[in-house]
Amino acid sequence: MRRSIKSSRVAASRLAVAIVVAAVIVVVAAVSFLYLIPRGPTEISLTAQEFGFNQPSGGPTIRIKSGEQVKIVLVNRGGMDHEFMIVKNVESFHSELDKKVMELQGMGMSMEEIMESEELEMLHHKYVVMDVLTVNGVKESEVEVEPGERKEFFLTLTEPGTYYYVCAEVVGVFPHSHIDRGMWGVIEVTQ
Ligand SMILES: [Cu+2]
Repeated sequence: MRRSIKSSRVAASRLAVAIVVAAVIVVVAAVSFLYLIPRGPTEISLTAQEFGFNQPSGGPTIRIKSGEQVKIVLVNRGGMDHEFMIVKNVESFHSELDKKVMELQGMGMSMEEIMESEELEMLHHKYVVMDVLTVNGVKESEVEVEPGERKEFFLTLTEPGTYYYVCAEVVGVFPHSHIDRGMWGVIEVTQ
């Protein structure tokens, strides 16, 4: 009798130990899940089409923290090449793009020549926020997607403020830039 009381006490204490161990495992797992396992960056999916991102015109507003790295997944479901770049002054950029394309067309240049021209590159340098995109570990200022193509890359903006993501491809007839046809959206960067 005394023996069975003793063995049931042993069984009870073993059960108590097992419960404590299980509880510790649950707490450690919960803490690891909440705090210790690194979270991936916020992912933003953008589908480019004629002439908008995720919608027929315009694009969703992106809200990020300064210095935060976000992952952009850009898919081209349109029938034209599209691109993604960041500018501060979207109004001036697209109006100057239109003027420049008209000027170069007036000089007899083809659209291919205009798109490859130094003048357009200089305009990009004037307005585009450079080297804020990371594509396969390399800093870039723009990402291009052909019809049906999908690209993943990272975006980091360190200065708080309002930015715009745009597609600055150009076409032969006015309005020349895809921005002017609706391919742009706002990025709000907060501290
Ligand atoms: Cu475009």
